[in-house]
Amino acid sequence: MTQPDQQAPDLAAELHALLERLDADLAAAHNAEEARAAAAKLLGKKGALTALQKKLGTLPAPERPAFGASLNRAKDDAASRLENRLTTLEREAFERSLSGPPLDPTLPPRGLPHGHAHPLMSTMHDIVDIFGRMGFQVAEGPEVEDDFHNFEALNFPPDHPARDMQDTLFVDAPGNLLMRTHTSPVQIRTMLAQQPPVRVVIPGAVYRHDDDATHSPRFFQVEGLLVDDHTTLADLKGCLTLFVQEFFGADVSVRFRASFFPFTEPSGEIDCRCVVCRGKGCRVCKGSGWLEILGCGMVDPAVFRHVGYDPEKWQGFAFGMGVDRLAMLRHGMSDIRLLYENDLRFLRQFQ
Ligand code: 2NM
Repeated sequence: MTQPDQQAPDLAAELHALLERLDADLAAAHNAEEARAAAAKLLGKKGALTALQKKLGTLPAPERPAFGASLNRAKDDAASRLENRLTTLEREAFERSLSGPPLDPTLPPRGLPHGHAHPLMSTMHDIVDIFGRMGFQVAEGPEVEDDFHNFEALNFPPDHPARDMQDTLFVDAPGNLLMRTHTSPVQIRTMLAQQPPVRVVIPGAVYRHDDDATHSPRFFQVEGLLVDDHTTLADLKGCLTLFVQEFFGADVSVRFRASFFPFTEPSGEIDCRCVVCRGKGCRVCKGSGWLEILGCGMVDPAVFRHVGYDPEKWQGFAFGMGVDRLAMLRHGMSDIRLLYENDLRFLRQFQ
């Protein structure tokens, strides 16, 4: 065999082998990057085809044009094999991206975030609910009142300090109106509107000229009134003891202390065993072991006369409590201002 005859098949075989290896490398490539790297082994400036081209001169002159043409075809071929592989890889990646877990339209929706009542409102609701189960009806009335319903009918003497600008917010308009300082005017309106028996509970906002760490100018109360014949202090004690036990738990003990209100006689206050320290004495109960929960008393005959009830025929008891105080005690809150600042980080704890 002559030199050229030996060399020509060698280069052709080499070319064939390079394309075979390109096919294998492309098939093994997992992504576009690996496929391009495989093709670059042939096609780049330092690629195998360029190296082969440099050996063209070693061929006998008559064979060079044919082999040169084969080389050029091989370059085009390699480039289009790369393109084919890239197209396939892209399609496979797209198909993989589609084939996640199957869509199940029967799954329940994720749901929207739910709002919830403010702890003051849920506490107020719970208080009203307990009295509702004892047969009390809910009554409501205006927040802007007059002197008669807020003070006079409730037996406040004309010079009582609560009637002073220091304690009451007056409305700057004709008519001598004021912001009610308690919900008791609704009891008066109820008694003016109906004859006994009366059993009402009144939730609502009240206003005082007060704004500091322990007082908000607008706060919430629940008051109640029962009028019937043969109503005694024993009825008051039984009813309100039951309320406290429903609200704080059946194991909480209560005590009655004498007190004073213009509209009740006798008047009292109910304390319960401190729900925080159970009577040992702590910061919440200021060491006494007892918590003031509500004020109460037998309705003063003077109040009955103001609304046209005959005090010889009817007796009744009334009570009032601050909703913020009960909400704080129930949840162990330390600062009344938290209830009025609308900080969602605080409020979300009372879902
Ligand atoms: C309280 C405490 C004691 C009360 C009395 C009356 C009425 F209208 F019957 F006279 N209403 N509310 C009352 C009694 C309110 O709150 C601490």
